[in-house]
Amino acid sequence: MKKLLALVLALVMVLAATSAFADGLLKIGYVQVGHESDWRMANTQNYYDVFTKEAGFELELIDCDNDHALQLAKVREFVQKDFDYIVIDPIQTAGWDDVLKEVQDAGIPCIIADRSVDASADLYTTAVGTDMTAEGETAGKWLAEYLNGKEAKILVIEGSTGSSAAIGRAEGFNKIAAEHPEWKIIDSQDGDFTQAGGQQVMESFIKTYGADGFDVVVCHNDNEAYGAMDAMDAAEIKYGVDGKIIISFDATKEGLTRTLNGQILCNVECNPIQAVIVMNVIKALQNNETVEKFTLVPDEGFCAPGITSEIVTTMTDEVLAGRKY
Ligand code: GYE
Repeated sequence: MKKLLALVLALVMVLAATSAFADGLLKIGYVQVGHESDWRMANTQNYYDVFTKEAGFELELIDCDNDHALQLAKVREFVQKDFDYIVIDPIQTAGWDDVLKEVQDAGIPCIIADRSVDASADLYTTAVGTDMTAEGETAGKWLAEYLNGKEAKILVIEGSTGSSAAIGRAEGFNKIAAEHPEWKIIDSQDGDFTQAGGQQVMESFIKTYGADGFDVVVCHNDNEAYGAMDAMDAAEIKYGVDGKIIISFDATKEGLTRTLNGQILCNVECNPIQAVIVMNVIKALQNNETVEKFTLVPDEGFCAPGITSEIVTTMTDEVLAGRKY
């Protein structure tokens, strides 16, 4: 009898040690990239909206401010605190092997969300995100359709160097560009996914190439596109259907507003609403169900009114009205 009591007591203590038992909430640690863009803010808000106490979660979301070393340190902190799940949105693809191994050794399920890592998939539980290379290809295919054989000099304002978002979009776009000898990518610089970065890069492009030196500006996200517009406004360079062609990525509410009003001609969506998918993956893991190694977040592309396209959807007021972020 004493033995049985001791066994029950030990069991209760083990269960109590796990946070799921202590307060009924699952402890989720999310190392967020930072706060560089509207997309990022929407993604963060979406996590707060979904991972609520009412839904059974206690979310600790860390803004890593684009600092890879800080992101690694915070993951290690989550391990030490024995969180139930660790969600990583990797600032850069490289440098994850050791820390992922540590999370795995601690027995904590790890989800890679939004961006990807170049570590072996054996080192994490599952991944959720968009297909950034496909996004780049969509932008390229739309441009090919729109230019219809015309020559074009192209400038690129890249996303943060080393991030899968920038790598994928460049790879996808370059693949299509390689099929078009009439296109010339004349320069490509890092705008760090920020409006200020986009403006700075565009200002230096204008200085170097002049208003007549380019036809197309490909911006790896909406905020960079806003910055590029600021620089072009200051230099009195026209953009839109009868000016320079601006292509953007993200399709945030503001980005789509500027697509609807014809400033951005093509905006390839990258859906920031990913928290529900991550939550469903966690619920499945809780139920010991097997989950896919990768869950794709679907997204589409949009172009300005007056442009017909087989590649992307022409923007309307209704599309914009349906957007929360
Ligand atoms: O495009 C950009 C953000 O990782 C897909 O990061 C995300 C990218 C997004 O800063 O706006």
